[in-house]
Amino acid sequence: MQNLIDATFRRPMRAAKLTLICLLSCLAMTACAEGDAALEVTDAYVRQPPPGMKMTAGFATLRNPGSEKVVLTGASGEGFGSVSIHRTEVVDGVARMRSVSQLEIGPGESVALEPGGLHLMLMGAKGAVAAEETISITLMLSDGSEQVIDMPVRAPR
Ligand SMILES: [Cu+2]
Repeated sequence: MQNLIDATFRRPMRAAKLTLICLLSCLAMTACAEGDAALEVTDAYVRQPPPGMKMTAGFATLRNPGSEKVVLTGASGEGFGSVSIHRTEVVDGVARMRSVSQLEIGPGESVALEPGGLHLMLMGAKGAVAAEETISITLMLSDGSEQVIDMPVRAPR
């Protein structure tokens, strides 16, 4: 009988406790915000520029796991004067980079930022962009939210 009473009373208590712990850890950590992130980011990296070069490019695959489209409207990075969205296009056999004002990613869709195509253009590096470093880039979305992504620096292969 005592066991039954214990079981009956403890279970809801435990559930309440777990909810509280979860809530507190969500408030305390950014892990919760990451879980709610608009974009899933994989294969993110920044190409290590040659010594003295103040600009480079960042690449990643951005996936929208949500049910609404996500529109990337810009980006910024602490160690850089500016970060913008670019697309490399070959016109008359010459590769040119064009600025892209916004990038739409539909529900369930992925967009690859990759060499020779879309990329984040990082300009005005305030210091050396060394391999093994990780650069934090803030993505700005059209709903006014921001998402910070970590991009490790990789030497060109
Ligand atoms: Cu570019």
